Amino acid sequence: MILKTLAFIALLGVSLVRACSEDLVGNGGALHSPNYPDNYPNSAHCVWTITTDPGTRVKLTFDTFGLEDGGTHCSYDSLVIRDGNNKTTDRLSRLCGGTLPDPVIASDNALYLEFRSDSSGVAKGFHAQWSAINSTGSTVGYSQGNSSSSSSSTVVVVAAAVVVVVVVVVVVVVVVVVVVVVVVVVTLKINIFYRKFVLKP
Ligand SMILES: [Ca+2]
Repeated sequence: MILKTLAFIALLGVSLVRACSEDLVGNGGALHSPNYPDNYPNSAHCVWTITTDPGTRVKLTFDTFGLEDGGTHCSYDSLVIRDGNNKTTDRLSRLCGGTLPDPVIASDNALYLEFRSDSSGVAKGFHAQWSAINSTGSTVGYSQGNSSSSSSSTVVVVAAAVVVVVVVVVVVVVVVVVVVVVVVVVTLKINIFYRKFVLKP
């Protein structure tokens, strides 16, 4: 029981650490595939939303790019980029293979990126810079950078800590209950033994 609980905690911790989705807010920063510059893992699913200042447009420029090549439909691993802040917005591109993509520019101040890998075949992944540009195409100065990204990490750490505390409390309660039951049973047995063999002549 305790070993199973500990294994559960370990698995939960690993899955929380591997979470790779981020909300990126500000006028510049970088993002990359999980484990970059090492190969991304199988069965990964990451979503990034990028939001720059109102009135600007998001520009995404890739430094490196390499996903398992799944043909024109990117049937194996893919990075889908959408023109907005959610998965229902227009798709700008669906990327895979080893060709460095051209910069992607949103029509407004938000981009939505969704990376998926299938169950086999991995590659290096990608690394990209995002920035805010104005109506003339010039880069707008940095504002908050990756502030929201670091707060996402903090949320993950706090969530993991809360889960661990809750599980520990449950384990302690179960152990206390078991000990109480054992003590009651042993006491009853001793009582019966005493009445049967000691009190009777
Ligand atoms: Ca793959």
